[in-house]
Amino acid sequence: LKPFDWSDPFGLEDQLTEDERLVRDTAEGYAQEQLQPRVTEAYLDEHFDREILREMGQLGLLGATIPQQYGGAGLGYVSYGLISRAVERVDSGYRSAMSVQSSLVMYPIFAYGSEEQRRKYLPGLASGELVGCFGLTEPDAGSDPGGMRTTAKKTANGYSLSGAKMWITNSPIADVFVVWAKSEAHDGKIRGFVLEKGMAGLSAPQVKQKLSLRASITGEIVMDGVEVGEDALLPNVEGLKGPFGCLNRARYGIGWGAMGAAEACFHAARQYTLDRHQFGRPLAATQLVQLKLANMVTEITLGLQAALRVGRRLEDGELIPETISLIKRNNVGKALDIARIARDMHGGNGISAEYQVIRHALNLETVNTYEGTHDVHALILGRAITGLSAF
Ligand code: TGC
Ligand code: FAD
Repeated sequence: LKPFDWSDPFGLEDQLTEDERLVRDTAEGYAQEQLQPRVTEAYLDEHFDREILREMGQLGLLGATIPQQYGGAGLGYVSYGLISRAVERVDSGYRSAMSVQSSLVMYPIFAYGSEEQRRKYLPGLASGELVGCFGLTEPDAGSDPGGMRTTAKKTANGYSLSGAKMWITNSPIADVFVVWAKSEAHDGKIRGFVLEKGMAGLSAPQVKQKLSLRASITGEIVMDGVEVGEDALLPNVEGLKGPFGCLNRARYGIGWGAMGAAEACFHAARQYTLDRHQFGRPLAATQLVQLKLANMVTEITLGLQAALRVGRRLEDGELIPETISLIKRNNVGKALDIARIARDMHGGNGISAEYQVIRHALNLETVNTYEGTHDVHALILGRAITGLSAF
């Protein structure tokens, strides 16, 4: 008989290649040594340290799946998932910065951009010299992005963009803005545009006083007749499948990332209840605590295994968006439950920033909402199960 390994019951480790383990070790080492020591202060100060993107870039953690000729690391989707998990083990906000840059900015420029756009932007985004953001959501179009109001009007030399995007990760510090708009010149279809900081009429005010994801910077994108040339248009995609193609990758990464946050909370709750004595014995010696720990390890083990399965399929060229909805929805929902319960198991200490668990719980409220809410992913699955759209 092999002993039960509470930190990896199904031997995820054995299912990774040697290269994947190296990527994981690099990401874990960086996250624990460089990110963990500064996260509490960053969270309390509502501050995102822009240097983090340069640090990640130096280690090859940005655009991990983008080919090396454009500055990416040319890795597989499981490696990307392992990076997400390692970074989100520290903070969902840091994973957010990484996944927006990788999946929502570098991916569309790579997949839908011209060769000139790829060469112009991808190396700088991969090194972290450039910061990118992705503008889909608007004040009146969140779950239903097809209802967006941002428009691109045709001009003599290109387009004029007007509209407002809301809740945009990284926008106040962004150099590169991937923005989705209804283009009059393309029968009102949704098209992607790449805007640059400093363009006349473009601004990105910060959204302040968030009580979740405070170590990530969030803002608006305000476009007041921003004039761009024809070369700002992403030529190779049209319609909502453009942004959704990017979201497939980001949501997949979140499926792994949320498990990292859940593992951090599970490990903390296990150690805390082993160390803390009440009624003359460790809290971990009580049935209720063991039940909670058993539930946590079960959900984390199943969630990781599911994420690995979706990752291997992506690497085989099999993209089934509903399976990505399944892991995004399940893994984030389970991680949120685990973080809340871990918070409870820490008693009064659980509300202190020092013990980390409440920060994860508060962050996961955002993760449950962005990239398609928990309920929107249920409706995506419901549509695929029944053939009926219930949005
Ligand atoms: P629907 O009619 O279903 O589809 C419209 C077109 O899009 C295609 N499509 C997809 N293509 C690729 N992958 C997918 N997952 C796709 N889903 C749909 C579809 O085939 C169709 O193509 P075509 O050629 O026929 O036009 O669209 P709908 O308007 O009914 O939408 C339904 C719904 C609810 C599924 C969708 O709107 C949705 O997913 N809503 C959630 C919105 C969302 O996720 N927003 C995310 C904003 S970005 C963000 O949150 C970043 S946070 C990052 C961070 O900080 O980490
Ligand atoms: P709504 O769509 O108004 O939803 C409100 C509630 O109604 C939810 O519970 C939802 O599940 C429910 N609901 C909606 N439709 C239905 C329905 N048909 N049936 C039943 N229930 C329904 N967006 C970007 O484009 N780029 C970013 O970088 C980005 N970063 C973000 C960072 C943060 C910190 C946050 C909080 C959000 C970010 N978002 C970003 C936006 C995010 O994707 C949206 O908040 C999300 O898609 C939900 O949209 P909404 O907030 O408008 O909520």
